[in-house]
Amino acid sequence: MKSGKDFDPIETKEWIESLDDVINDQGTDRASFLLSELAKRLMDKGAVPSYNLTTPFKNTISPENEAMMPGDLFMERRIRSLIRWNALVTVLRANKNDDELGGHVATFSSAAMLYDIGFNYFFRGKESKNDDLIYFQGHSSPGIYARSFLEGRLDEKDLDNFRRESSKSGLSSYPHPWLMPDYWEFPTVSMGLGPISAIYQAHVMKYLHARGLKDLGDRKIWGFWGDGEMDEPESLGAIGLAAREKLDNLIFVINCNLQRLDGPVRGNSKVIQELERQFRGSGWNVIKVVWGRLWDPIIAKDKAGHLQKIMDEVVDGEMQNFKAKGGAYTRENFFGKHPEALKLVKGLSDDEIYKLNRGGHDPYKVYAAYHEAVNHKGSPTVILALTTKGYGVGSREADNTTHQVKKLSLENIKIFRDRFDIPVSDKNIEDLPYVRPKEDSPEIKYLKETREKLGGPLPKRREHSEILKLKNKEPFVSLHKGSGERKVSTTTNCVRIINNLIKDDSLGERVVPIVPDEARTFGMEGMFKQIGIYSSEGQLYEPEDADQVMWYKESETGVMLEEGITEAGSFAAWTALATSYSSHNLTMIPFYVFYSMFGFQRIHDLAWAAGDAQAKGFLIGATSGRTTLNGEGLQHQDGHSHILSSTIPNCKSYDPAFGYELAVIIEHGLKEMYQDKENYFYYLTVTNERYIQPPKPKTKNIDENIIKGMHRISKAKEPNVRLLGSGAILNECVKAAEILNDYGISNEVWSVTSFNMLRKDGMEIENENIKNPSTKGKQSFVTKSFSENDIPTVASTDYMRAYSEQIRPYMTSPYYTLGTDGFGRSDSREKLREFFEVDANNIVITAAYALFREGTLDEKEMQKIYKKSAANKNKNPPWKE
Ligand SMILES: Cc1ncc(C[n+]2csc(CCOP(=O)(O)OP(=O)(O)O)c2C)c(N)n1
Ligand SMILES: [Mg+2]
Repeated sequence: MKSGKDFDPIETKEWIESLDDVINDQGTDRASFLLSELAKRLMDKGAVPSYNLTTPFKNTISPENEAMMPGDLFMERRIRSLIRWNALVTVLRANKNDDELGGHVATFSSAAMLYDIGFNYFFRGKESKNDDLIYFQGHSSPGIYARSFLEGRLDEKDLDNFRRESSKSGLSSYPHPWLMPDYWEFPTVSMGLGPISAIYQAHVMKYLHARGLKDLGDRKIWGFWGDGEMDEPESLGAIGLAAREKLDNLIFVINCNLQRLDGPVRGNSKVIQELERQFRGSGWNVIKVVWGRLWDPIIAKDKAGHLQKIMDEVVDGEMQNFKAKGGAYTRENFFGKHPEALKLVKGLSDDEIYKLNRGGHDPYKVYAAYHEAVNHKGSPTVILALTTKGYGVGSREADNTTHQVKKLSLENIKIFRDRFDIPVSDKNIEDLPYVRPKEDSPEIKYLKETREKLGGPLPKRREHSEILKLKNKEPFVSLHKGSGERKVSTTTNCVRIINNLIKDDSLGERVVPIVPDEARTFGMEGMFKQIGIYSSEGQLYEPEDADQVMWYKESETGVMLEEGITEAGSFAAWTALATSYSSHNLTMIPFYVFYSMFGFQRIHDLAWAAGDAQAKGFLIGATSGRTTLNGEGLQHQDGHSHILSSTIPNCKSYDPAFGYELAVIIEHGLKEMYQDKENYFYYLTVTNERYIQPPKPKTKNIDENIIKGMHRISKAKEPNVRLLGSGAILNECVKAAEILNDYGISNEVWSVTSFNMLRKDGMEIENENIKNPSTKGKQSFVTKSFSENDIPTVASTDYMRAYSEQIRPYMTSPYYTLGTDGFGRSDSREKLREFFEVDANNIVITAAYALFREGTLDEKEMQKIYKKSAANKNKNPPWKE
């Protein structure tokens, strides 16, 4: 029956009646079971049943199965209306003058009910034993502030400071913990980051619980997202993990107002149906909240299914029209599609048709959905709620431009006021007054009592963290000693530190290594067996390598997070752990080790959000350096991650050359982040080049200087030239120094652990000097350190020149930079360093040039050095190749 045509309707009817009998006698579960059995039978015969992941376009929970909302419907409506009003006027007032502050009206107006039912019945606050974590949709912030205003947490002045963030009392445009650290917990406004972050938050929560680090009870993570936002790859990219890991602590509420910024999300089809398929296909519990209760009696009369057919077929573009163009239009163009459907609304006026409410605006329907979601076990739940964008804003409701509405005509403001019964007179309305009932009014009492019962107001962020102190230095001792005769990479050094820290009594259990399927590349496979890989299922199979020493051990109490090939997911897991000090009052020390090229470049926006969220932890960019990772080519060889990391204000990044530097930096980081409670996170690059790791020199202030960004590793009495190097390229500087010595050119070599830190110091000092012009002024660390000898300086790194160029303003003598500008390519390290002109020969050439320009070296001597160093004046610069 390929055409889908029913050539034997009588037989079809008999089958349907049989099914009806089963449903009536034994219920839907039994009927569903029988159908699956029939489908199996069909599949045995080689056919693929047209089994559908999509249910009809109606509510998943039928009216008779709805849990009853216990609260005071009318009281809650009054409160919600005031929240709506105050949210609206917050935005309108911010845009009354020419400051162009922006804001959004239409989003919250469509989502108000979705939040309200959560606040009134479900979201548990910080004083509750099992407090929930709520991800608020970024541009619904005015509504969240408006609730806080009614609760007395914010006052009129605060609301008037909406989007005026440069003053300390400003309310941030969107959820930004950096700007409102005691209020917002999760930055969400960059679309897609919220959903993936919430999924990994739920995953990490289960992990912490499984390891027995914290009893996380039945705490839930609620994520509120837009339907347009679901187009971001990050939004749906991790939903498979959520189901696979059975994250029943996770609830997504997708506000399906059918519109995004420019127009409809799916004008030609149905976004709710599409999302239903995607989530159900991934194993989620899907609850559709499509129609409000005013539809119930109409749908109940639709015995022949004509109305349902219209509902199933109508596309979202049309659905938008029904709200934008009113009741008469809807009667004609929706119900009018079938005479039987039209009959169903015969007794209703046009206005009544227009007011037939959508599920996401009906408190009873939303309550029933949430009730089912919080009680569901075994998989995450998504609630797909149909709403109207710009709900209540008069003629701008559901219009294509409603997203950007921040000013409303007086007429529309009045319509809004009347629709929600706001007590503001015509005389006052143009002032756009905030409205807050008296403190002892029934509304404020109800509002406060409701939240008190649920553990206090939200959003609220815990700012204070538990202190973790490393009690002994053992984890670092071997690194300080160097590697003797053995050649070792800094990656191996780093993995050793992580391993040592895990074994440490004082904080070892808090250390979490995270990898995105790259552990073997970094030599971390020893950890598989030692500490186990976390899996909520444990290990249901005997691993292929069970007879090996380092077998692939998955365990329910595994420590390591092996997240598979998802840098975004791994980073989101890192962020959840790096902010666990706040969200769970449990300080964790995550080390996320990744291919440095697939770090910031790939997930920069998540890293930016982690900065906003005040994450604390270590990011380890392994296999770094454009010439040090040699055989991989253009897409792998990283020569710019330090430029990218430097853009995040609270990220401290280092490119250490030696194991002892790494040890000093990590020890310092641990102290700074977890003991001194400073809000930084660390990015360290390590490489896979093996060389002898020297012991830590006993020079003065060495630890302090490593942290500040550089220390001198060799000096001369009266040096002619200074060489700076970082990471593995420092070794080229050391080689160049020897060659220069052979020419009688005395020199000193500095290991620059971080040009980024040196620049920050320079900027800070300069800023201070400009602000205090009459004082003598201070010198930056760079200027001060080099002031002894005013000699030319050559800096060489495995990063593009912009990295070492950063300190030029603080140099008082000629400064030359060598770096790996250009696309990487595969070859031997030697060849690549020659190609990028960062090898010892090119350092020598540049030093000779500098000294010649300065007059220290005569032309003949310079030419001799050029010749011996094989200088090639016909070679193109590498970035042009
Ligand atoms: C990554 C990213 N791209 C673009 C934007 C700009 N933007 C803000 S809201 C919005 C439309 C959102 O539509 P939807 O997700 O449906 O939310 P609604 O307002 O309809 O609830 C866009 C494009 C953004 N915030 N983040
Ligand atoms: Mg939308």
